[in-house]
Amino acid sequence: HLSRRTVLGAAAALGATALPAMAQTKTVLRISTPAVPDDWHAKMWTVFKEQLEKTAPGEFDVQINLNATLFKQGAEPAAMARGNLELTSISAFDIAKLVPEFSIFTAGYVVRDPDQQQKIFNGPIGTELFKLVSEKMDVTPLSTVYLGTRQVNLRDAKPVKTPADLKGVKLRMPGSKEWLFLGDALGATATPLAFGEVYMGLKTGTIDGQDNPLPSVRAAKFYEVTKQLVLTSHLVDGIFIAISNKSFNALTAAQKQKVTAAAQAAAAYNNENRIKEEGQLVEFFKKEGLQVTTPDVDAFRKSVQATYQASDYAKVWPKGLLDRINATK
Ligand code: KDO
Repeated sequence: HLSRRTVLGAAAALGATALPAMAQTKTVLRISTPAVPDDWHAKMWTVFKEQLEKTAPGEFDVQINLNATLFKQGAEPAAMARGNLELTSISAFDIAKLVPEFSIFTAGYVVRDPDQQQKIFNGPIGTELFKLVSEKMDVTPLSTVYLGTRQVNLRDAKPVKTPADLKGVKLRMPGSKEWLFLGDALGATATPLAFGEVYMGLKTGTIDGQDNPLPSVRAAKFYEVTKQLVLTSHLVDGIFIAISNKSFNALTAAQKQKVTAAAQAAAAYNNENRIKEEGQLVEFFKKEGLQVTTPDVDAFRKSVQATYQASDYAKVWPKGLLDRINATK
């Protein structure tokens, strides 16, 4: 059941004499994300909101909740299923819990770059998999957001060349088994922690490091409490702007089109800015005093790919999907 706000009651309460002929209702779209305000996938929601205000004036009440203040990280899909949340960005890891086929996108060194990522999800592979997502999660993905390429970020400056060098390193990962598997596959000891607790964990030393794309390392200020960036480039990460089917189906055809267009504009804004910033940040981190190194990426790739291929995850990847992804150019 959609939350709606009426101005009719307010007008009556004010003792207004001329009431509008019809109650003006706004469709409430609640958004929840762990993103920090200064990150591109937080700012993109303002683009979403402003575009809807232009294309559908007075029709939507877009409520943006950052820093996981409304729902904790990873709890968004369940909140949507219960009808407590209309919109969010879901990760491949969130999806893989309910759509195991999707775990191929949680595996390191599968997607090559942001351009290929857009082609994968805007083409037939995306159409097929998003159909499963809609059926099994009751949400509709509206656009694909490049979260960035994940890099290892450590408290100490001990050189890291191969996965063996991460042995025993307590590498924070978000708290689900799919994420922890990735951290372990890198050679580290994966340790679960919510995004909002990572800064403190690094500062106090309850964790030895974390992995995130460079723009998020900048926006969440992890560089203040770490000494080293190891450019493993282990995951070209994506999140998907998704709306609950119940909310989407309650919209008119014109509104569906406008909400979709706004989600695509938000993703485009994020992707453009994030890609640009990602290319410039190494210099920034060096100026901040961090050691930035490129390890033996081939060694990481081989080891991580072999770990996934030997795992139960690979058993449920649709036949031929990896080849189709690799052939997407
Ligand atoms: C993180 O917790 O490391 C992560 O990068 C995981 C993503 O799926 C996403 O939840 C992101 O955090 C948040 O949006 C914060 O940037």
